[in-house]
Amino acid sequence: MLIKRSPNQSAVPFGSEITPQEVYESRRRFIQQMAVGAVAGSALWEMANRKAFAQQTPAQKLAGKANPAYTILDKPTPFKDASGYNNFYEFGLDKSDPAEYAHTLKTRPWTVSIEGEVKQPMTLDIDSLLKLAPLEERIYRLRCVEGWSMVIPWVGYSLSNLIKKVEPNGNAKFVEFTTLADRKQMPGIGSRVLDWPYVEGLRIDEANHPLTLLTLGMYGQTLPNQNGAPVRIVVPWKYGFKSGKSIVKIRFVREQPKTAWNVSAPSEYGFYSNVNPNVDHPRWSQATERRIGEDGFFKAKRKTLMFNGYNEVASMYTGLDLKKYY
Ligand SMILES: Nc1nc2c(c(=O)[nH]1)N[C@H]1C(S)=C(S)[C@@H](COP(=O)(O)O)O[C@H]1N2
Ligand SMILES: [Mo]
Repeated sequence: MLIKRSPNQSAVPFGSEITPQEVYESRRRFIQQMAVGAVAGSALWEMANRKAFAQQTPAQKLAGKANPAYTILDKPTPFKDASGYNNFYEFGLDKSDPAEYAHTLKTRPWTVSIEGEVKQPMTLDIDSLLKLAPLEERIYRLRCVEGWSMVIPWVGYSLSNLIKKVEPNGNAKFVEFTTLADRKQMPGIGSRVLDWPYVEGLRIDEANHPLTLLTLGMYGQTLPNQNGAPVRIVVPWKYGFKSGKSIVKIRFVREQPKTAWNVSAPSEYGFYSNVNPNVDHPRWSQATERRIGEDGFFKAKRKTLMFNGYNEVASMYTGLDLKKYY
């Protein structure tokens, strides 16, 4: 199996079917790219040297009131797996890289600018976001397009609370989320694996769906940096890459946003990316998944559920061909 690459891009992507050899090679390419990139020298050197005693930003308690309406009964993934096995390419391609390197992310002060087709554009800092609506704890399944899933108790509130506050106008048909891209804090930005910054998007009705969570914490604490501190989105019925980490800008727009993974590999990652066991990724099946921290590699995989089990979103897609709009 080949990793797809175009002349301009080296999409070293998600790959449950990537062989160890390919992982090794893509990692080597990534490191080479980092070395030639402007990040280079110091950041890389720092990373290599700090590896042994990487420090996490100390977490602070962040409680949310349990919301049973949005809590699944699956056993939560152990914290050490949820915070140790991550995709956050700004910090490297290996699943262990974000936990090792994301301590360089400075999460305070932090502001999110909300702009575009809204009557009340505004810039909010983390303290304002923490106070904007009552914090809830919701236990969600999150499934990565690579074929693994986790069950995480998130702390946050429906994004719709924020949307209401900025008053979108009639032109606001989509919402675009832009995440931080700062070479000084993020060693992976030197690589060309994606066209930074990482951008994701939702249709306005998807963004307003009560399940879409503006997320500030997990496991009763502020988010670990590797999970997208200080603020991220979690969209549980879509593949994990739709849930952008470390968001700095939320823009309301007329046209469907150009999203990072769709730009990088349009035949593999669409705009919708609803979890769908009936639509295979071009290079692997999406019918089953492995639950991180629970199932061993040799245990039977779980069946992937349509919309990741969140059937209440189905009505947003009636009449939409989900094979075409993957
Ligand atoms: N900014 C940014 N957000 C991101 C990613 C990334 O590389 N950069 N990876 C995505 C992918 S592929 C997944 S599966 C989820 C993983 O979230 P978690 O590590 O908190 O489980 O984050 C998503 N958000
Ligand atoms: Mo993912």
